[in-house]
Amino acid sequence: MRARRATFIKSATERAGFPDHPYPEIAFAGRSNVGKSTLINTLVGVSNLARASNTPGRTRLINWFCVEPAKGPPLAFVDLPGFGYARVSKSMRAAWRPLVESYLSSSAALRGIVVLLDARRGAESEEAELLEWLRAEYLEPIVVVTKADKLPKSKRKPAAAAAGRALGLSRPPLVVSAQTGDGLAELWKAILRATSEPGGKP
Ligand SMILES: Nc1nc2c(ncn2[C@@H]2O[C@H](COP(=O)(O)OP(=O)(O)O)[C@@H](O)[C@H]2O)c(=O)[nH]1
Ligand SMILES: [Mg+2]
Repeated sequence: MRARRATFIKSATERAGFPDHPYPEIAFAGRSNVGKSTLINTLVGVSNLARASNTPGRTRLINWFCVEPAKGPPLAFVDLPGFGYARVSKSMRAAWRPLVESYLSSSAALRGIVVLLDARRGAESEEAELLEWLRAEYLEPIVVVTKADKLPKSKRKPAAAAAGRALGLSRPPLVVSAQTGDGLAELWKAILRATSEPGGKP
Protein backbone atom coordinates (compact mmCIF):
# COMPACT_ATOMS: atom_id res chain seq x y z
CA MET A 1 0.00 0.00 0.00
CA ARG A 2 1.20 3.45 -0.84
CA ALA A 3 -0.03 6.88 0.14
CA ARG A 4 -2.22 8.85 -2.24
CA ARG A 5 -0.31 11.96 -1.45
CA ALA A 6 2.43 13.13 0.86
CA THR A 7 3.72 16.60 1.58
CA PHE A 8 6.28 18.14 3.87
CA ILE A 9 4.70 20.13 6.72
CA LYS A 10 7.56 21.56 8.77
CA SER A 11 10.89 20.99 10.54
CA ALA A 12 11.68 22.08 14.08
CA THR A 13 14.67 22.05 16.40
CA GLU A 14 12.76 23.12 19.47
CA ARG A 15 9.36 22.93 21.00
CA ALA A 16 8.41 26.47 20.04
CA GLY A 17 8.66 25.40 16.40
CA PHE A 18 6.41 22.34 16.61
CA PRO A 19 3.63 22.74 14.02
CA ASP A 20 -0.07 23.00 14.60
CA HIS A 21 -1.94 20.62 12.34
CA PRO A 22 -5.17 18.60 12.55
CA TYR A 23 -3.76 15.11 11.83
CA PRO A 24 -3.11 12.15 14.14
CA GLU A 25 0.65 11.58 14.39
CA ILE A 26 2.83 8.52 13.96
CA ALA A 27 6.46 9.09 14.93
CA PHE A 28 9.48 7.10 13.76
CA ALA A 29 12.35 6.63 16.22
CA GLY A 30 15.61 4.73 16.30
CA ARG A 31 19.33 5.19 16.08
CA SER A 32 20.92 7.21 13.32
CA ASN A 33 21.27 5.25 10.11
CA VAL A 34 18.79 2.56 11.15
CA GLY A 35 16.60 3.52 8.17
CA LYS A 36 13.88 5.83 9.51
CA SER A 37 13.80 8.21 6.57
CA THR A 38 14.05 5.39 4.04
CA LEU A 39 11.19 3.54 5.72
CA ILE A 40 9.01 6.66 5.62
CA ASN A 41 9.80 7.19 1.94
CA THR A 42 9.04 3.57 1.12
CA LEU A 43 5.81 3.41 3.11
CA VAL A 44 4.62 6.54 1.39
CA GLY A 45 6.00 5.68 -2.03
CA VAL A 46 7.86 8.96 -2.56
CA SER A 47 11.58 8.44 -2.92
CA ASN A 48 12.77 11.75 -1.53
CA LEU A 49 10.11 12.86 0.93
CA ALA A 50 12.10 12.29 4.12
CA ARG A 51 15.67 12.74 3.02
CA ALA A 52 17.70 9.57 3.61
CA SER A 53 21.36 10.18 4.02
CA ASN A 54 24.66 8.43 4.37
CA THR A 55 25.84 11.14 6.73
CA PRO A 56 24.41 10.05 10.05
CA GLY A 57 23.89 12.59 12.75
CA ARG A 58 23.30 15.48 10.39
CA THR A 59 19.57 15.35 10.78
CA ARG A 60 18.94 16.84 14.19
CA LEU A 61 15.56 18.15 13.25
CA ILE A 62 12.13 16.76 13.81
CA ASN A 63 10.36 16.64 10.44
CA TRP A 64 6.59 16.47 9.97
CA PHE A 65 4.93 15.13 6.82
CA CYS A 66 1.28 14.97 5.90
CA VAL A 67 0.46 11.57 4.45
CA GLU A 68 -2.84 10.59 2.86
CA PRO A 69 -3.09 6.81 3.11
CA ALA A 70 -4.65 4.77 0.29
CA LYS A 71 -7.78 4.64 2.44
CA GLY A 72 -8.88 6.90 5.24
CA PRO A 73 -8.14 10.39 6.52
CA PRO A 74 -4.70 12.06 6.41
CA LEU A 75 -2.04 11.36 9.04
CA ALA A 76 1.15 13.09 10.05
CA PHE A 77 4.38 11.07 9.91
CA VAL A 78 7.05 12.46 12.22
CA ASP A 79 10.70 11.67 11.47
CA LEU A 80 12.55 11.99 14.78
CA PRO A 81 16.29 12.63 14.95
CA GLY A 82 18.37 9.50 15.45
CA PHE A 83 20.26 8.67 18.61
CA GLY A 84 23.37 6.87 19.65
CA TYR A 85 25.68 7.20 16.70
CA ALA A 86 29.29 6.84 17.75
CA ARG A 87 30.64 9.47 15.36
CA VAL A 88 28.28 12.11 16.68
CA SER A 89 29.80 14.34 19.32
CA LYS A 90 28.72 14.13 22.93
CA SER A 91 27.09 17.55 22.84
CA MET A 92 25.05 16.55 19.80
CA ARG A 93 23.97 13.42 21.57
CA ALA A 94 23.06 15.47 24.62
CA ALA A 95 20.82 17.66 22.44
CA TRP A 96 18.85 14.67 21.23
CA ARG A 97 17.23 13.69 24.49
CA PRO A 98 15.53 16.96 25.51
CA LEU A 99 14.22 17.55 21.99
CA VAL A 100 12.77 14.07 21.55
CA GLU A 101 11.49 13.89 25.12
CA SER A 102 9.80 17.24 24.81
CA TYR A 103 8.15 16.06 21.60
CA LEU A 104 7.04 12.72 23.05
CA SER A 105 5.66 14.23 26.23
CA SER A 106 3.97 17.25 24.65
CA SER A 107 2.35 16.02 21.44
CA ALA A 108 -1.37 15.56 22.04
CA ALA A 109 -1.76 14.27 18.47
CA LEU A 110 0.70 11.39 18.90
CA ARG A 111 -1.10 8.07 18.37
CA GLY A 112 1.75 5.69 17.80
CA ILE A 113 5.49 5.43 17.55
CA VAL A 114 7.36 3.11 15.24
CA VAL A 115 10.63 2.07 16.89
CA LEU A 116 13.18 0.73 14.42
CA LEU A 117 15.83 -1.84 15.22
CA ASP A 118 18.57 -2.92 12.82
CA ALA A 119 18.14 -6.61 11.99
CA ARG A 120 21.86 -7.19 12.46
CA ARG A 121 22.24 -5.29 15.72
CA GLY A 122 19.03 -6.04 17.56
CA ALA A 123 18.16 -4.14 20.70
CA GLU A 124 20.85 -2.34 22.66
CA SER A 125 20.70 -0.18 25.76
CA GLU A 126 19.43 2.93 23.90
CA GLU A 127 16.45 1.08 22.49
CA ALA A 128 15.68 -0.50 25.87
CA GLU A 129 15.81 2.96 27.44
CA LEU A 130 13.54 4.44 24.80
CA LEU A 131 11.00 1.65 25.25
CA GLU A 132 11.03 2.11 29.00
CA TRP A 133 10.45 5.78 28.53
CA LEU A 134 7.54 5.15 26.17
CA ARG A 135 5.99 2.80 28.71
CA ALA A 136 6.20 5.51 31.34
CA GLU A 137 4.42 7.85 28.91
CA TYR A 138 1.75 5.21 28.15
CA LEU A 139 2.79 5.12 24.52
CA GLU A 140 2.38 1.75 22.81
CA PRO A 141 5.27 1.29 20.40
CA ILE A 142 5.13 -0.49 17.06
CA VAL A 143 8.54 -2.16 17.12
CA VAL A 144 10.04 -3.17 13.79
CA VAL A 145 13.23 -4.96 12.88
CA THR A 146 14.33 -3.36 9.63
CA LYS A 147 16.96 -4.02 6.93
CA ALA A 148 15.72 -7.62 7.14
CA ASP A 149 17.17 -8.11 3.63
CA LYS A 150 20.61 -8.04 5.26
CA LEU A 151 19.87 -11.31 7.07
CA PRO A 152 19.23 -14.69 5.46
CA LYS A 153 15.52 -15.51 5.49
CA SER A 154 15.90 -18.24 8.11
CA LYS A 155 17.47 -15.79 10.58
CA ARG A 156 14.92 -12.98 10.36
CA LYS A 157 12.17 -14.27 12.65
CA PRO A 158 14.63 -15.57 15.26
CA ALA A 159 16.38 -12.18 15.28
CA ALA A 160 13.04 -10.39 15.78
CA ALA A 161 12.04 -12.82 18.53
CA ALA A 162 15.34 -12.28 20.34
CA ALA A 163 14.96 -8.50 20.14
CA GLY A 164 11.41 -8.78 21.43
CA ARG A 165 12.56 -10.84 24.39
CA ALA A 166 15.42 -8.45 25.13
CA LEU A 167 12.95 -5.57 25.22
CA GLY A 168 10.29 -7.44 27.19
CA LEU A 169 7.67 -7.07 24.45
CA SER A 170 4.50 -9.10 24.56
CA ARG A 171 4.62 -9.61 20.78
CA PRO A 172 7.71 -10.03 18.61
CA PRO A 173 8.62 -7.01 16.42
CA LEU A 174 7.47 -6.86 12.81
CA VAL A 175 10.14 -7.84 10.31
CA VAL A 176 10.45 -5.27 7.51
CA SER A 177 12.74 -4.22 4.69
CA ALA A 178 12.52 -0.94 2.84
CA GLN A 179 14.64 -2.52 0.13
CA THR A 180 12.42 -5.52 -0.65
CA GLY A 181 9.10 -4.23 0.73
CA ASP A 182 8.83 -7.17 3.13
CA GLY A 183 6.49 -6.49 6.05
CA LEU A 184 5.33 -3.08 4.85
CA ALA A 185 1.70 -4.10 4.42
CA GLU A 186 1.64 -5.32 8.03
CA LEU A 187 3.31 -2.14 9.20
CA TRP A 188 0.72 0.00 7.37
CA LYS A 189 -2.01 -2.02 9.09
CA ALA A 190 -0.45 -1.42 12.51
CA ILE A 191 -0.14 2.30 11.76
CA LEU A 192 -3.75 2.60 10.63
CA ARG A 193 -4.91 0.63 13.67
CA ALA A 194 -3.01 2.99 15.99
CA THR A 195 -4.32 6.14 14.32
CA SER A 196 -7.91 4.99 14.18
CA GLU A 197 -8.04 4.33 17.90
CA PRO A 198 -9.48 7.23 19.84
CA GLY A 199 -7.48 9.12 22.39
CA GLY A 200 -3.79 8.67 22.84
CA LYS A 201 -2.06 9.44 26.04
CA PRO A 202 -4.21 9.70 29.17
N1 LIG B 1 19.70 -2.97 2.77
C1 LIG B 1 18.89 -2.03 3.29
N2 LIG B 1 19.36 -0.78 3.48
C2 LIG B 1 18.53 0.13 4.03
C3 LIG B 1 17.18 -0.17 4.40
N3 LIG B 1 16.63 0.94 4.94
C4 LIG B 1 17.58 1.90 4.88
N4 LIG B 1 18.72 1.44 4.34
C5 LIG B 1 19.98 2.20 4.13
O1 LIG B 1 20.48 2.62 5.39
C6 LIG B 1 21.09 3.91 5.31
C7 LIG B 1 20.48 4.86 6.33
O2 LIG B 1 19.12 5.08 6.03
P1 LIG B 1 18.35 6.39 6.53
O3 LIG B 1 16.94 6.20 6.10
O4 LIG B 1 19.05 7.63 6.12
O5 LIG B 1 18.47 6.23 8.12
P2 LIG B 1 18.01 7.24 9.27
O6 LIG B 1 19.24 7.93 9.74
O7 LIG B 1 17.47 6.35 10.35
O8 LIG B 1 16.97 8.14 8.69
C8 LIG B 1 20.89 4.37 3.86
O9 LIG B 1 22.07 4.11 3.15
C9 LIG B 1 19.75 3.48 3.37
O10 LIG B 1 19.79 3.26 1.97
C10 LIG B 1 16.72 -1.53 4.16
O11 LIG B 1 15.58 -1.92 4.47
N5 LIG B 1 17.62 -2.39 3.61
MG1 LIG C 1 16.94 10.21 8.59
